[in-house]
Amino acid sequence: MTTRLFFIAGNRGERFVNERNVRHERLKKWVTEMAALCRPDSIHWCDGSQEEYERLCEALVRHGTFTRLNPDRRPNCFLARSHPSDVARVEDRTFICSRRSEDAGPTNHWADPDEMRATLRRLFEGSMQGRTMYVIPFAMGPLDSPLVKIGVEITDSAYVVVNMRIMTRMGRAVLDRLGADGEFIPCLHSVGAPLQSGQADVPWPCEPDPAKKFIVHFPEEPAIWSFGSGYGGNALLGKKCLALRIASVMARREGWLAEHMLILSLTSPAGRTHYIAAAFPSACGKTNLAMMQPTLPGWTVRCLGDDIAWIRRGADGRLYAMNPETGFFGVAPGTSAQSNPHAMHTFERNSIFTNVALTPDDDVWWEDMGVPPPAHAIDWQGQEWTPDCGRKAAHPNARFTAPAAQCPVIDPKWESPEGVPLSAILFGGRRPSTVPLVNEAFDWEHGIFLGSSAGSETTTAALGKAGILRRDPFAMLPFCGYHIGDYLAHWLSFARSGDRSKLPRFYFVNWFRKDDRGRWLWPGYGENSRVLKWIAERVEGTATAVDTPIGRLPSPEALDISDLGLDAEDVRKLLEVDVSGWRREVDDIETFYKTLDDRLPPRLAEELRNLRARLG
Ligand code: SAT
Ligand code: MN
Repeated sequence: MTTRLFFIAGNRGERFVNERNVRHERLKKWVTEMAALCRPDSIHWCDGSQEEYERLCEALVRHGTFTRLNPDRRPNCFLARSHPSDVARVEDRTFICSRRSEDAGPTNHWADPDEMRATLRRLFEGSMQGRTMYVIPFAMGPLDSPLVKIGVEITDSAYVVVNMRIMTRMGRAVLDRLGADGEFIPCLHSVGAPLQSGQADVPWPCEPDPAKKFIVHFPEEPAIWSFGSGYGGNALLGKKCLALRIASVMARREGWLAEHMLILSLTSPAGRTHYIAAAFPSACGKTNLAMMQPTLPGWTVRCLGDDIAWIRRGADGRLYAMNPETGFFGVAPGTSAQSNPHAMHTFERNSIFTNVALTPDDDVWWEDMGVPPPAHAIDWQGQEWTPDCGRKAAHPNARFTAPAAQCPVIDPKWESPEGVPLSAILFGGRRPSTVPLVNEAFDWEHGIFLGSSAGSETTTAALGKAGILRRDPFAMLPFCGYHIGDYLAHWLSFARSGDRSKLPRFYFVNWFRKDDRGRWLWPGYGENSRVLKWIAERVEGTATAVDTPIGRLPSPEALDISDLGLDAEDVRKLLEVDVSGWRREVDDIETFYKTLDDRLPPRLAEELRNLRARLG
């Protein structure tokens, strides 16, 4: 195996990364060990260059994984169709293998690390036969950031490599930064579909048996092992696995925060800018909010990130947020010129689409794209589709992978190594009833209480049923790599040291309020800028609020909505405190808190008691 292994970069000199010019002995040793375990036909060290990206995309086209889209309409864009069994993150196959089960907590699946390692070794044994093993050195965060973390993903999927090139900083520069002995997080990934000699490959190889898929985190090592899926967060290991689950554990130890939050800047007509982070569960419009086009004249929103924020305290006592990614992996269906015009421009070129429909002129289409459906198309499963065929053309969790730098409203500071100072942190979710349009926390602890009790109706981003309320504290339920009670205590700890007045304020927003007949009460999208404006003015001390049992709500006059033509009764409902609904809410939060046992921070139990008392 050994000499054949390195033929790709063989004798082409120092410009190419190969086993011989990698100086990091520990990294080389790990790669050699993993190659001995997985037995690939060859090894390719990724240099992250444009040439390499193009070569891999062309190979994916030849292989049938990619279809090149119309170069006039969508230059350098590709469509991939996954196997129908491999369309989303698999939370029930996601494991946190800490030494002690209680450290994973009630919101994670725990497995014994030694047993899991043995299981994984059996699965990975020979799993890359007939395939190339790619070695992807990648950085989460700008290389010169104090928060940067380096990972090396080994994968047998070229689709993963090209997606990682959009989503992370990867290749030669990362290896240089690692030097001879820098720290890196090993991330091993296989689609779990070895090829016997002579066996024909399929466009989207994966392990179809859900019980044989494993997304595994060893937080104490740290290390990530992922087997069987080639899709999204299961396979692009820098994202949810490293930048959230593993990073959250490191962040707790090192005194910072790894969060499932977008980052945006909001600039007023007077030119004052506030940076805001916001946590919403998957597919709740986070990408739309991150790139929102305000309808309010003179107000500007710019995007720094749509999914993940790494937050640390700066020397001035403020919290600074940094986006560790370089791309967007967004839900395509529902993305339109109305819901997210800036995303529509972001993926006009150099982007990858997965599980959307292919139009007769080799462009993409999906449900609620805001353009009429084509008379016929090829659907996400590769079948003929017509508007009246009764099937969806795109999978509801179909995705675009697009470079952040192409976003027309990308913020000039989006790659700032220090990050940007936060004025406010928002929580939200899909709450058709009870929860008002916007609610300001009384203080830091009350804000953490609001975040801890956040909940949403489930969507299809995760493999689950839609329309069921699940508590999703800080939108971190599937992403917190340790006990969620300890996580909440970690957030609370930020007010115990340092100057509280420097901390951002917390808000709970709900764009998804409906009336009894199921009609939306709030127009959403760009009109959400009206809520952001109130938040900015609250931070600056110029907008009024009313103290209520649940928090501080805008008085109807304080919200700039008079030209919206909303029904007065609808506005009243949007800003009311539904006391009986909130009493049920308190009971439900209490039920959730009970699952945290003795790791529920006493301060949050007290917040819950206080809320109950205020409701009377
Ligand atoms: O597939 S991802 O985990 O990257 C996206 C999501 O489900 O939020
Ligand atoms: Mn997400």
